[in-house]
Amino acid sequence: MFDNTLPLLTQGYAWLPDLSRRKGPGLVRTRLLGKPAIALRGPAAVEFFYDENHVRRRSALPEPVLSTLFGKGAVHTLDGAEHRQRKALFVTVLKEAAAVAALARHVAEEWERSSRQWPGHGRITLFDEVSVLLTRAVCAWAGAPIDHRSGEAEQITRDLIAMVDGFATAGPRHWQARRARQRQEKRLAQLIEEVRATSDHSAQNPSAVRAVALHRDADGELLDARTAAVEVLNILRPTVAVTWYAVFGAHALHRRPELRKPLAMNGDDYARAFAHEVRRFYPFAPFVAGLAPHDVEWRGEPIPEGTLVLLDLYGQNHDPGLWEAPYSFDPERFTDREPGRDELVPQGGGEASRGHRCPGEDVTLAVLSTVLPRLAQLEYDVPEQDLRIPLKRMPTKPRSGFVADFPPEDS
Ligand code: HEM
Ligand code: MYR
Repeated sequence: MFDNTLPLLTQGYAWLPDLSRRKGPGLVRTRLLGKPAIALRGPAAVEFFYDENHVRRRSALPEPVLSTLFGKGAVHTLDGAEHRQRKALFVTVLKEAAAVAALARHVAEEWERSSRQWPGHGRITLFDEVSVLLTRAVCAWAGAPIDHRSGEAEQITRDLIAMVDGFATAGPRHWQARRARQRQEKRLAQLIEEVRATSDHSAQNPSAVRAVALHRDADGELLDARTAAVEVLNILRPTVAVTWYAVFGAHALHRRPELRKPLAMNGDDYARAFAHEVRRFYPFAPFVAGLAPHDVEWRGEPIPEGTLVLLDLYGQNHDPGLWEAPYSFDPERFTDREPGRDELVPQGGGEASRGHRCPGEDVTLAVLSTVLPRLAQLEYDVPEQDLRIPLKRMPTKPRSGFVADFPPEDS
């Protein structure tokens, strides 16, 4: 069978849905990264995928993805007791309501500081503005100080964005991502050593960086400084990656201007529903992957040991069997109900505390609920620009990064 790694790289988000369409209903079998691979979707498939008897993560992620996006030794690559112990660190730091609210306050403060400059300023590129302000906010919240005089915020932002932007491509974007990770791991490993060498003045409420620095793994040992830096980056980078969704939110408001008023005025519940729909509708994480640890079976279909099992997140979020009119953007889907646990899966499925589901969904929703209503309250023009979102690029975004124009007052 033909190896599909190249089609994946060149077709991006359309690859798995196209393959499923061509092969008809049932299990999609293919080859990826030199291994036999199968793809699943749907709530029952989510249950199957997040059971460690069926799918394990060790050795599943290719080196180019680890050296850019997630980092070697990251929580993403662990199984069993090692995973549960490391995951507890992220759940403590990221899912406690007070901590999420504190991060949202930092984001609100940075949004005000930046957006105050925009009226009368002319053109801004939303992607660039939001990425820097989220970097400032998450670094302050996490206890990773930035030297604001030296342009360090912009350098850190560039690196965090590059790690996400370069994980699924060959060529210069990929090498930039590798260099960005090297640089940031080195810097943050030093910070971890410094934090370990200073006494804790806030034992009750340690910052995220201190929590990682003092975390003990299943073997009772501290993380080596480099692995600790990897896990600090697994908090900083994805928070800044919410920029992609913020810009998609701006795109949705541009296409559906009648949603601007409810988003600006209707309060938190509507903002949360809007954020859910942004996460469902727009393409970000294509799928997640693991390996069958022994021969297993899905609905009577054999999956031999060593098969790469893919859970098609993007496909599930657009499955016409699960969503009415999946290609129409409609926050009303979520205004009178929260999505089911294994139904809306832009950040994985199952239980975050037990499996590999993203522990950052509360943070993602809080950041979007802070930023998007504030954006909807601003007045700006959207000049002629390339707003196409190429499905062949991974990750993708409106090509222009979303340029908004705040015309000078006397014009
Ligand atoms: C895992 C997507 C934001 C931290 C994941 C996974 C996906 C994902 C698809 C893998 C789930 C799996 O392997 O089954 C996203 C997207 C985000 C986002 C699209 C939007 C920007 C965040 C945020 C944080 C975060 C804000 C933290 C502040 C993590 C961590 C894991 C993870 C630590 C690894 C969990 C594990 O392996 O147990 N995310 N995420 N993510 N995410 Fe997110
Ligand atoms: C983050 O920075 O962690 C948030 C953005 C995550 C995008 C997630 C992409 C998942 C990719 C899995 C690739 C597997 C390749 C075999």
